[in-house]
Amino acid sequence: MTHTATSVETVNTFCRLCEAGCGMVATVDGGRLVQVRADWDHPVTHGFACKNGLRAVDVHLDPDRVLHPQQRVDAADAAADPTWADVSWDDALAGIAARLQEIVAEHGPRSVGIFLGNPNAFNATVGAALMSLAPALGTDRLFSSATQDCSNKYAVSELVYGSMSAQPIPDLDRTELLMLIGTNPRVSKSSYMSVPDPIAALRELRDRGTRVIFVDPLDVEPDIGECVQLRPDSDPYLLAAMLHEIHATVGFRLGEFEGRVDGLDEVAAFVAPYSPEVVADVVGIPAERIRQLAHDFAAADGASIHASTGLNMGRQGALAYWLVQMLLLCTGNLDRPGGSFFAARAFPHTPPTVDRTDASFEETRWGRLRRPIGTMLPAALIPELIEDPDEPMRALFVFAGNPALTVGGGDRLTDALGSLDLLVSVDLYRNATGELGHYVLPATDQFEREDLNTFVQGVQRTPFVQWTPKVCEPEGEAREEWRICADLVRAMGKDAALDSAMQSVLPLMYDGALAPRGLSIDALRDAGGVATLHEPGPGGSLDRLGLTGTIECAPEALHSTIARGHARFAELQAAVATEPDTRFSMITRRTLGSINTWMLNLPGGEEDGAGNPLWMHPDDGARLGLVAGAVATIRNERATLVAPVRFDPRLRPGVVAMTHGFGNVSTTGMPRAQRRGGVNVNALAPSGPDAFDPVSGMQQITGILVDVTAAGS
Ligand SMILES: Nc1nc2c(c(=O)[nH]1)N[C@H]1C(S)=C(S)[C@@H](COP(=O)(O)OP(=O)(O)OC[C@H]3O[C@@H](n4cnc5c(=O)[nH]c(N)nc54)[C@H](O)[C@@H]3O)O[C@H]1N2
Ligand SMILES: Nc1nc2c(c(=O)[nH]1)N[C@H]1C(S)=C(S)[C@@H](COP(=O)(O)OP(=O)(O)OC[C@H]3O[C@@H](n4cnc5c(=O)[nH]c(N)nc54)[C@H](O)[C@@H]3O)O[C@H]1N2
Ligand code: SF4
Ligand SMILES: [Mo]
Repeated sequence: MTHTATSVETVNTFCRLCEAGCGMVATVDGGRLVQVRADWDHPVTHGFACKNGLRAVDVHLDPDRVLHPQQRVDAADAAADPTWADVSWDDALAGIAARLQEIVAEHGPRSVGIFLGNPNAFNATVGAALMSLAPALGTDRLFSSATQDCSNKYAVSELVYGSMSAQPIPDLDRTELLMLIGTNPRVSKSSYMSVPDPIAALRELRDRGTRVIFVDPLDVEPDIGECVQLRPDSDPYLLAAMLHEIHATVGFRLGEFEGRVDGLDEVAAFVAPYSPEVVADVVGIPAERIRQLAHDFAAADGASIHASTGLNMGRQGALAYWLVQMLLLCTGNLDRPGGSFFAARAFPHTPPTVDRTDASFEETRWGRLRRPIGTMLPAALIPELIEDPDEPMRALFVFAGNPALTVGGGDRLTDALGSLDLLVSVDLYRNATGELGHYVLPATDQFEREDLNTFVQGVQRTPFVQWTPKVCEPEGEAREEWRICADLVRAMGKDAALDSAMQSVLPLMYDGALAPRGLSIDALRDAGGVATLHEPGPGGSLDRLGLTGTIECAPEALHSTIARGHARFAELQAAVATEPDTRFSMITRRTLGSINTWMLNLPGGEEDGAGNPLWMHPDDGARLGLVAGAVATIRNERATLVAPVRFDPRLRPGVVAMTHGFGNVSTTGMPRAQRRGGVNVNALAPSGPDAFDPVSGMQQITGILVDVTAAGS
């Protein structure tokens, strides 16, 4: 911290909006945060930052931010909109506790649910919040944004390697061939691979002669790499065909893992029917190109893969991610220089006990499901659980999340959330979900809490651990989640694990984990916040995670996923053969202007998403008689939406794209987002029993089939 005479000080911190985790310098004037800029002296991120990171101050100071607890006051006239009144923390906590006690008395502890949204991933103290709340509530109804994001990765790594923390990243320094599946690094900076300034890094790779291959319905970065422009939601079959071709020609080679792998025959058996010719129509890529890709991958002196949300969010995210692991493994590219490997982390990893049998599934009235890491239920089942005739979920706590807009289901989900007896949102804004609830509690933002970059440990190109102090005092009455939970538990008359009067929870939570590296929260603070870690690189990297056992290619708990893969292929073949001209496949499209749903209340950002347009290939527009700015109707059996049309020649014909996060027509708490318009694309996405992948709970939100016509026609 540098103090100057005018009480202006600068504080080194890091951005917690996305996984790049950029080092930042905040300027605090008279105790008030006024600006952040990129930290040019940061040893790893070297001054990189994006517009959203710099605009996080505008969220911090947004006059629409919730700064006091709010309670809904229903208007006497039922037709009128509810209003919101500020209440004291004591009254809010007492009111919530009283209502909870009534609900639990009537319906039992499982009538309470908890939804954890994405920003929790970037908050090292959230674990402390749950440490108190979850046991006090005694419920197992836990949801998170992970089932809309990456729970397929948890499930596969858990079952194959023995831990959800085993997520290989490409050895970017050495790879000859890099396959990037379902990721748009310019916009999103990716996920599960933390590389500051990813576009600069990819340009460097290209200039060094690395072949960069995007696998995406969108020709993502034509100047950086070629694109295998597959049909949405067909990734498993492209990967299966590559494995088929490799098995049939050069054969599987396990490299370092020879003799340490079980179930390889089952991999060969799975891919056997999927020759490049058989899959070509379903994948939408000529057989010859798939064959060549397979040979190039197998022949490269170090081929690597990074797969992200475009692959995760298909109907079979777990099958696809399993095949990614099998492709790396069976070509000897797992943990090999230039392949994909398990990166160093600041904390030693303790291998969990994983049940890899079918006993790890639970039977529910909505079908079989397996909770990744033993915890999360599919968010796609939220309406079902609320309406559960045996054990209805009547209360829901939402921490830093906005399921009304981020989970598939649209009106059905909104109606179910709106029917709860108690819905509490802990957030920076009264967002679309909070708007449906009874209480909104003001949380601290990233600048108002001490933190540690736990979120990227094990997936950083250049591993480092960073501690940040609280940059400024909370605005208004905002409180950290762990303090809110501790107080709530006490208001319920129970013992909280933590005392909300404590100064800091980080040493308690992380000093033990940091100790083997000779680190602690104090030591990090004394060293200016950042410690870079030695990266031994590929070779023994799985063992270094403590995962020294056998790699299970086909554990029992994956068998049903594999069988489902075959059944689904037949369905896709039939669908492709009978596709009408107006049928499109809707994919995801993030924009530079927001992070999911939560920066839409800021001015600016409209340039890349005014009114949430429907993006399509210009040839498709011409075919449908649509010109730029024309309005299209997008329809399927779940919803009908209307959106202005924009063109992007990088899209595969037959594919349309929209951005999630819009649909704030009733969100009075975010007036600018409300005025901005735009529809909730997740109204088109499925919800309920068939909308999730049983082994991972992962919900389908890409490759949604829709019919598009000119509005009015
Ligand atoms: N169609 C479609 N749907 C998608 C996706 C897609 O690509 N397409 N992407 C999916 C993905 S990857 C994700 S991660 C999910 C995200 O889904 P959610 O997590 O449900 O949504 P977010 O918009 O990230 O919600 C974040 C909320 O947290 C609040 N917030 C921000 N910082 C803090 C904080 O420090 N504390 C508290 N208490 N609140 C905070 C914000 O104000 C915002 O209201 O959406 C998923 N849904
Ligand atoms: N500016 C900005 N940055 C963000 C976010 C944001 O909302 N805005 N969100 C943050 C979050 S929570 C996350 S999880 C990360 C996500 O980071 P990424 O995973 O990189 O997500 P996207 O940028 O949405 O890229 C997904 C890509 O998948 C493609 N795709 C869609 N369907 C399919 C398919 O069926 N198969 C294949 N192979 N590709 C497909 C899309 O065309 C797109 O190029 O980004 C984070 N960063
Ligand atoms: S790239 Fe991500 S971490 Fe870096 S400034 Fe932008 S939002 Fe923040
Ligand atoms: Mo995400």
